[in-house]
Amino acid sequence: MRVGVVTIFPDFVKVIKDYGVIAQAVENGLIDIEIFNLRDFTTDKHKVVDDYPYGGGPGMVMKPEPFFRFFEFYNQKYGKPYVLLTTPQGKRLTNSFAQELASKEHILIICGRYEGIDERVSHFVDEEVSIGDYVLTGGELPAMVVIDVVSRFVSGVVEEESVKNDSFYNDLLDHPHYTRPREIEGFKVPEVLVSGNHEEVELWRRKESLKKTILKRPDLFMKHAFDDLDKKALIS
Ligand code: 6GU
Repeated sequence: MRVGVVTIFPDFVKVIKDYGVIAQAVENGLIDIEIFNLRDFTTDKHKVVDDYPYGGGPGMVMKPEPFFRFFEFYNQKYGKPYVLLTTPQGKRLTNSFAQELASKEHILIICGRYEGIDERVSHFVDEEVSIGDYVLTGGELPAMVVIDVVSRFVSGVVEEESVKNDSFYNDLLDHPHYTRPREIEGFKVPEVLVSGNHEEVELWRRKESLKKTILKRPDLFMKHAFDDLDKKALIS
């Protein structure tokens, strides 16, 4: 999968490529992340990317020309991507939205800043995306969040089994995890996990997921579609 990002803070966004699972995915050629500096697509001496809003009012607006110039360059070099704009007005990012995006072979993320971007840039945009109902100072963190969550759905980046067990995958929160030692300062690992009985372990985990989801996220629990494992877990 190819992911492009255009931003006025390329050094900030760049760190998404340098750590953990995503760095590995980049190294293994599963994802190609390329970050572009919008200022490189200005033509004036001071590389200005914003201007006063027509009609007046507070704040600045990102100028359209650098974006138009960027798209001309980008489409010429890489062909037409699926273009996302990060904005608090966008469609809320969820696991299922991320999964849809992971099925695209090429996405480009435009990071908004200031009060907004000149509306005419929207002619290049396929979809607007928000990461939640709060306002950030810019679209760089959201772009990094999009890259992170989408990467996990790109085949080969994390084990498929791991993605399926994650919180939210089937509208359930994850079960608790334990590793060695068996006991620490009187706190023990649940007996069932060391029993070696895989079916019992599976039932216990599902039951814990169900319990945690009812308690912490009743809204999610109401969306969860019950299957045979749930039924068995609930009567176990
Ligand atoms: Cl995508 N951008 C900004 N600036 N703020 C946000 C957001 C995006 N999503 C939530 N808040």
